[in-house]
Amino acid sequence: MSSPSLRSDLLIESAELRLIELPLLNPFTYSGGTQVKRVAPIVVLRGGGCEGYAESVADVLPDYLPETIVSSMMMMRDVLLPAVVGKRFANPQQIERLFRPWRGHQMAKAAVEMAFWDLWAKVRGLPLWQLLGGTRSEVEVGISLGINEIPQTLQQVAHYIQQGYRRIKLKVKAGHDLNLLDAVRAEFPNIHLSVDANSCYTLADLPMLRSMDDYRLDYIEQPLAWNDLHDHVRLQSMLRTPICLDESIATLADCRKALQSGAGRLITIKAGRLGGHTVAKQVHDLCLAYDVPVWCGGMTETGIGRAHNIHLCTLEQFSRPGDTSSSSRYFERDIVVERLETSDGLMPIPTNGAGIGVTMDWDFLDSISSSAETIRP
Ligand code: OSB
Ligand code: MG
Repeated sequence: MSSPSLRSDLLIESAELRLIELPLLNPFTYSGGTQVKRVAPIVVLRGGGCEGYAESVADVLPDYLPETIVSSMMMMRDVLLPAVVGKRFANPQQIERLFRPWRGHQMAKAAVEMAFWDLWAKVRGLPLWQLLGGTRSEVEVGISLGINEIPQTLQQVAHYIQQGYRRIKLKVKAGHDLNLLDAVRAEFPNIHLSVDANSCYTLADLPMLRSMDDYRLDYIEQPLAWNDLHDHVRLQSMLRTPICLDESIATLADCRKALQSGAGRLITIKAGRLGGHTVAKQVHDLCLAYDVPVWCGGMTETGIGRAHNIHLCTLEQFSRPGDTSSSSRYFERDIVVERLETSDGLMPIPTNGAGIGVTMDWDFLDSISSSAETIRP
């Protein structure tokens, strides 16, 4: 039995699309470029007396995957939001199914689909982790350190280990790899350590990549091209260190092919890269079936994307520390009221109300919005 307000179909009455700019406290450099601010499309879906929030993880330049802020905003404004506003959905999977025939644009699709998960959970009065099927009550996290001078990196490693982070991930690039690992391993012989190349190497770098086997890394993240699983298969067969795939996994099919071929031994899950929580869960379940560990990546998200990530991390196969570090290491002020801060390497699950469990700081959001538009039926 359901009362009118609890009817199974939830009407999306309107949507709001914003573009915000939030300065980073420190530039974040990886092999593809340097981020000095987080430019983020923010989606708000309204219906059933509630609001659901999400952000697109796209960045200004297509230096991680092909999507950009511009393409992501256009896709949401012209295609995805008009397709859902004024329509009823019984569950978020219906949104994923509606978007499935349209190719690519996973970051844009994710923002809309994830905002619906939040809205759907709020209308039901349940925390997102519960609807996602989470079972973990503690979310272990590590930290991703951008490229820097080696002495600065050593100080950062000491600082964040002291704060309790469970794994240090070092961004590397050609010429800033083995020297960095020598220095870090000399001072920190026993910490959980990984590197993230963001696709900067090729098989021509095989001798250097083989040398990485000497540093007892938990894994090497995305050493080769974002669209080249084949070369990752070859590389993994020649390395002892596990390869962890990030950019290579944009769809469930990518994950299946990676696991079937042995292109990597771990997968980093980012719902924002996979088109949303529905596919992220499918990737999670496939990795569970293959007994392949997963962990939750990050894209320097604001508190909205961070909250989504933390809820997702409660699923059982997230057995390695994720990248959702304290919001304060990136931002002086966040767009959500609650500060998402780690303690002893654990990130508390935000549960201030249903859904993603955080409150939008609307005044601050207004002050950093460069555009805001409403989409009505
Ligand atoms: O490859 O994981 C990545 C940030 C932007 C783009 C890609 C990546 C990253 C990070 C930062 O490593 C993770 C975070 O702290 O959000
Ligand atoms: Mg990565």
